Amino acid sequence: TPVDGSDEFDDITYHRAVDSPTVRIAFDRPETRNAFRPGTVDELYAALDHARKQADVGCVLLTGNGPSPKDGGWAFCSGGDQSVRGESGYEYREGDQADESEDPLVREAKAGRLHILEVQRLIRFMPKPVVAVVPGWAVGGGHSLHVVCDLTLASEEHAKFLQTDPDVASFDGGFGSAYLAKQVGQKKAREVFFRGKTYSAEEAVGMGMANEAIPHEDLESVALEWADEMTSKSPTAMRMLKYAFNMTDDGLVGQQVFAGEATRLAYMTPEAREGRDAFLEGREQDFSGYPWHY
Ligand code: 1HA
Repeated sequence: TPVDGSDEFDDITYHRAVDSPTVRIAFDRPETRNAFRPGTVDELYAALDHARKQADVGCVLLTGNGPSPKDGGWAFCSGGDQSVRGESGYEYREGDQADESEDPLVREAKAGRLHILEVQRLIRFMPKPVVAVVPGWAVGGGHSLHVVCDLTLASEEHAKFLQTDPDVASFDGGFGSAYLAKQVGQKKAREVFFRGKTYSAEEAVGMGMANEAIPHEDLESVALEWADEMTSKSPTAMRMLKYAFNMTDDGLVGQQVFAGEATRLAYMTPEAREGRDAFLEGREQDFSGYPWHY
């Protein structure tokens, strides 16, 4: 039975299955192929951050609701909503989740938003797998979102992968391109951006940027099965693995995130307790009972 937490949101839906450690977050603007405007990104960030903080949530499925009531088309996400693109980024507009601050400086600072990149970092650094479940178009900034997710499952019939960034004079020079190249190789990644060709689910799997093509009607149930498998495993091992996979590409931040988890594990040992207790008791620390492991 899904628990629907969508009441708080306009542009996304949030579901949590009862007795299940999996959360489903979906873009809910199917009439725009699930394009994101600034308010969509605010909601997505809040929902992902909520899932991140739940101790009993082990996996997030990120998807797009559909089909479009206009023409029946399916989409994961078509990237930034071009109708609210201003001079320096995407803008809050009257009628959507407008910035209500009266302070002109705050209003100016929030005028051009590119904060989907903050969502990418949240997906990248949250200590649990995030699966892109792609029922249709994954385009532009929507394509980059699937790239940054840990896994991608795609509808055999309807998923379409396309990079339009340079067509609309935009460029994701971070995970969307450079990390894609780690997945599919330099030549293919450059082809994706430089040609702007549409790839099917099968092609995306062949290139190594999607894990599996799944019959459309089974897509969500298979995604839940994958989530069940992953959430049955050791949370600590899964977290360490995700950060280990990230580390080689994330520089000192990657090392910091991985090392933070190593510190947490070290703090759990009697050896660490001796260090703390000696300080608190005002005596010399005595580590003589702890071996120099080899
Ligand atoms: O690159 C970045 C960033 C980089 C760095 C930092 C931040 C970034 C933030 C964002 C982005 C980007 O996302 S740039 C790339 C923006 N996205 C696009 O260029 C995709 C534009 N859309 C399309 O190419 C096509 O619509 C489509 C391949 C997704 C679907 O084509 P299809 O099936 O032929 O449907 P279509 O008729 O084109 O679209 C259905 C409806 O959805 C249309 O509205 P309608 O005429 O029914 O009123 C269409 O205008 C609307 N729509 C689709 N995509 C968008 C959109 N409306 C606004 N924004 C969209 N992105």
